[in-house]
Amino acid sequence: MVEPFENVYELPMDDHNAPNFELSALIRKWNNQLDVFFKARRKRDKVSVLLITMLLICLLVAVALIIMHVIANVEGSGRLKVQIQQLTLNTSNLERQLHLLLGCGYGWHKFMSSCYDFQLRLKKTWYDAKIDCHTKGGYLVKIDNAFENSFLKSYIQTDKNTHNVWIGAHDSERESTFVWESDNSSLSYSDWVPEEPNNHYLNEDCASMRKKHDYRWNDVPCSMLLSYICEIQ
Ligand SMILES: [Ca+2]
Ligand SMILES: [Ca+2]
Ligand SMILES: [Ca+2]
Repeated sequence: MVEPFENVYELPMDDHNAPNFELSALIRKWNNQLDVFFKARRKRDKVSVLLITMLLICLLVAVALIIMHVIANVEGSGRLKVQIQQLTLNTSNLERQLHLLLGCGYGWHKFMSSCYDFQLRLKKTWYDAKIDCHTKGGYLVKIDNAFENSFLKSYIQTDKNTHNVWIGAHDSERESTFVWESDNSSLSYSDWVPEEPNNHYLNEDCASMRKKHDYRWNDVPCSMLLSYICEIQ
């Protein structure tokens, strides 16, 4: 920055080495003008710094507000998710109560004390089939005994287009320990194909009824798309 040069001012001399008062007055005038100019510039610089500081503060406040808004939204969506899950659960329970009060609904089939929904045209992964059954107030079929197994087989065999069908047994939590997804209970009855369950390629955790073996049971990869049976009791 160029500073005014009043402090280094020396009286100018003319060609005869005499003080040049005219030039001196002119320099003094310039010097005063420069002084005014630099004072104004310093003032302007201070205002600029103040404005930039205020702008930065506004920016920081805006960013903080945006972050708070995002956090509030995330918390809000979390609460909404819990409420939706609760609502779905209540709906499923209501549906289940209706089935118990009115008997099996349209499209459901009664056997003993249970209602069955045979989804033989739809194909889903084991997990998606389970979700569908839960949404309807039930669970993927839990086969408790030979009578229930025979009923299911005989119904499935009436549909020639049906291939393999999911049931609710799985060993995805502990290998070779099959449980029913409905209540996490172990299998009190089973109808495995001989040599099954074999956990083929170490990748078979979900049980199905296999058409090729007269709908006896086989473990297969849970990601396969199969028909399925829901049960409500
Ligand atoms: Ca059952
Ligand atoms: Ca397995
Ligand atoms: Ca298998």
